[in-house]
Parts: sequence; structure tokens; C-alpha cells
Amino acid sequence: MRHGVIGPGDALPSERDIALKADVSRVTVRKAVQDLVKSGLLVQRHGSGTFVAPRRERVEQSLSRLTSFTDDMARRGMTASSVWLDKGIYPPSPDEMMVLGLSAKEMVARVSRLRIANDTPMAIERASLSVAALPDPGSVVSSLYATLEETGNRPIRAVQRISAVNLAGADARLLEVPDGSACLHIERISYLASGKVIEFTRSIYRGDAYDFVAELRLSGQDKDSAEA
Ligand code: 16G
Repeated sequence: MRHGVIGPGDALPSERDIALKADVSRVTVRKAVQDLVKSGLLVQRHGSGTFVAPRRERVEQSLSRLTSFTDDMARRGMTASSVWLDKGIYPPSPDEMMVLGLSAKEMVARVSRLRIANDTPMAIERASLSVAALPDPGSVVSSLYATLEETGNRPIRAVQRISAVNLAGADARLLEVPDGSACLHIERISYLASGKVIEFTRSIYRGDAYDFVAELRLSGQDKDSAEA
């Protein structure tokens, strides 16, 4: 692997073949494979085998523009796709009630997806919206923002909180990263022009795939005077 004999994304030969070639026992091969999966050099896909982890190209994401995942990937010439984790209408959690301004009697629409760029899982996004804004979560086919745009509900402003997390369990497996990997937890609250909250999304982004970039200015300097 390190010498490039089998490259990123390639399938590993069978345990039997490796054991024969390296003249070691299959137990030794299995243990070595498990260690390499743990360290992230190999990935195991249920039903299809073990592969050399694909090479990650880091994505640089501006923190000053309100964009959607689909738009971001299209701008980079990548194809966005999703695996649906949940799409439905539920009684709201206390967090959802507070952020979306819902009463306990109202319902919340949840849209949860694993977001993929080309073939690489990049993020898990769990979006909550009031059912008034998204009465049918099933109407979201590929882009949530495109669906919201159709009803004039696409957000125009958002506030994001980004914090560090070490991922484990099912989310780590979905993102194909080893348990304990450093990831970014992002909470986005988006608003309509009226000031109403339209979206409350909690996401996990891969730490090895994303750089979030913010432009900073000296306080009191607007764009024109800064450039003058
Ligand atoms: C972005 C947003 C997410 C939004 C999604 C819509 C972050 C951290 N998150 O990924 O809040 O729901 O775009 O994308 O930037 P879509 O229109 O492709 O479904």
C-alpha cells in the first residue's frame, strides 16, 4: 500500500492469498487487516470486501457564504449524492421546540442524510424544520435548499456553531473513519428574510476532509474603506 502496489480505492487480495504470499498465518493477516482498518488505511464495506482507503482531497469551505451542500460540490465539479438516514414527521424534541419556536402540539419534519461527494462520505446532516415550512419531507429528492426554494422558504442568513468532536460508533462507520477520529460538529440555524428560523441542522463533518475558512477584517473597517 505504502509503495503504491495497490492504490487508493483498490480491493485487497483475499486473506488466503496474502497469507500464502507473505508466508504468515491467516490469523496474522486478519489481525494486521483489523489494525489497518482501525488506523484508517483500509476500509471494510459489508458484503463487498476490504479496500485501500481512498485518497482524501480536502474541501475548503468559506464561512461567509450561505450555500448548500449540492451547490458547494457542483462548484467544485464533484457530484453530490446522499444516503437517506431518516425522512419523516415527529413530535419535536425540546431543542427543536426552542430553536424552531414550536409548541409541544406542533410537529417537526426531519431530514437526515449521509452526504457524499463523488464516492467519499463527507458529512452526516440531520435537519429539522417546522412542518409548516416542509409539510412533506418526502418531497426532498436531492437538495433540501432547492425544495425550500420552490415554496419561497430558502434561507437567506444563517448562524453556525462549529466545535470539535471525536466520533465513534454508527456515525464513524457511516463516514468510514476509525473510531475516535477528529470531526467537526456543526450546528446551523438558518433564517428567512422575515427573521423567522427556517432550519435547524446538526451535522458531523469529517475532520480529514474539510477546512472551514473565514475572512477577518479589522473592526470598524467596512469592505470599501478596507480596500481604499
Ligand atoms: C449545507 C448545510 C446544511 C443544509 C445543506 C442543504 C453546513 C454545515 N450545512 O450542507 O445546513 O441543510 O447544506 O444542502 O454547511 P442541500 O440543499 O444540498 O440538501
